[in-house]
Amino acid sequence: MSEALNPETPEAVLDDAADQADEEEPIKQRKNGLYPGVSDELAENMKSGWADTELHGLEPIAQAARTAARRAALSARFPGERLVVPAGNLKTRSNDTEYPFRASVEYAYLTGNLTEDGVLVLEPTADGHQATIYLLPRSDRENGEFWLSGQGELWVGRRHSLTEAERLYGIPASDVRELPDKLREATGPVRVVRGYDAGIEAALTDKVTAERDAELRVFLSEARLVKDEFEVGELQKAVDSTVRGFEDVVRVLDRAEATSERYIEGTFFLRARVEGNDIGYGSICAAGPHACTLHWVRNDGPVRSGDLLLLDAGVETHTLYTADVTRTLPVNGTYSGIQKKIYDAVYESQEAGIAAVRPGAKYRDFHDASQRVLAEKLVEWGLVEGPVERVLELGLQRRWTLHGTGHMLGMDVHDCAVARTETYVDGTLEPGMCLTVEPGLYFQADDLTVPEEYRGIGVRIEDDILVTEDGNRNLSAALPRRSDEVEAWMASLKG
Ligand SMILES: [Mn+2]
Repeated sequence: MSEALNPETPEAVLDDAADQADEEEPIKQRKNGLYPGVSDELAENMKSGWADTELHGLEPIAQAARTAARRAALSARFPGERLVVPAGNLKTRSNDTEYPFRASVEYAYLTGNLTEDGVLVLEPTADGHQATIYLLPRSDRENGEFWLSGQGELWVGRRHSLTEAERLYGIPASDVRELPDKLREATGPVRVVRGYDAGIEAALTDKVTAERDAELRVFLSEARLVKDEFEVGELQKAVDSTVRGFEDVVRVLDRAEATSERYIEGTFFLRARVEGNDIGYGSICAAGPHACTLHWVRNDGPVRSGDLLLLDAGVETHTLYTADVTRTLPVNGTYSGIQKKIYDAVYESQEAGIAAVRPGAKYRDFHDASQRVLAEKLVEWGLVEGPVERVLELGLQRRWTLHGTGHMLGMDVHDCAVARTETYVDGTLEPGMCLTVEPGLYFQADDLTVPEEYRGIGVRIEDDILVTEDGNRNLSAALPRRSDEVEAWMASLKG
């Protein structure tokens, strides 16, 4: 990144100016002399000579009709109340660098917009709500903010004008800088989605309660349990890119062996950034015994021939839908005897889990089906004393199965996380729900209760399953799962 104008950053220049100027005074009324190092001549020069770049004839985004329907459902649930849904702000990484911005899922779901500092407000009307999207408008050239403010377009790039935003998102747009005052002055019941925008929350602090705000958040989490056709399409796109990312990794396993797990992480990330927005979560690139560490994201270990590679990764689309796929691959292309025995058990468990995904089934059914197979294997192998019913009742298999068998998938990898127990974990599957089925077996390297040959082996197989009208569809079926098919697939890619 480039250095700021001499010698101070634009933020520092404006801060100095703000210190010296009346806080209420707009920037354009400040005298140029207030900006240290900027001559009157330069300030005057920078005001003009810029082309009009307003974009005309923009078409609405592909999901505009969907977001309108989602806002209508929200409106119907909270009649007569003002609803405030912020996108969130940039987060500081260190000093003056920020993490890449990711809009809140609630805001993105309701608007399709992904801009930092944006806020959706639904104002109650006689027959529902009027939505307004509050955004930072284009930079003013007259008052110098274009090049002297850190949020100026010269620094961060062109923004959409409010008129352009209205066209794209199908929602009237307004200047977000005026929103805190509007909210402070507003009367009547208000709810805000908390945790994203401290400034907006501060403006509402004496108007909202945690309990009522939580109800808004729960509604928006549960609204996302069933995906519409657009969302299913985006999930399929995410999965398709992820499949290509897994192929990329297999092709470079020799280079990973020469370096580390980081080569795998970087390879998958390249695919995610080129075809999508990002990775949907930190890629788990776990070779050898690292596979037994469920959230292994350091990815700094060696990749050795003869070991397994557990790769759990997902591409996130430009609309923020993510895949979540895991394959456990033999680094040298062939499973050893004990690796295959454990792998095939997990595969059988996953098959039982996927078969239990259908409309009308309980959400817990696929978990129970998968766990039963794993418990049967562990008893059969003599690792835990049967009968299987006793193992399941006491949960003894969990020493090696460790985690739940799946979760909802969407704009969050663990989607719908604040949905109520009765609608999610204790709920019933419906067409349009999308979930992962991901059983695993993990034998820690220091687990003295299993024979030595098991130790350090971790296997997980994870696919993204859509509940359909008559059963389910495996969105990630393009990636082989059965051990012999995995070996053949790897051999074909390594050519
Ligand atoms: Mn998962």
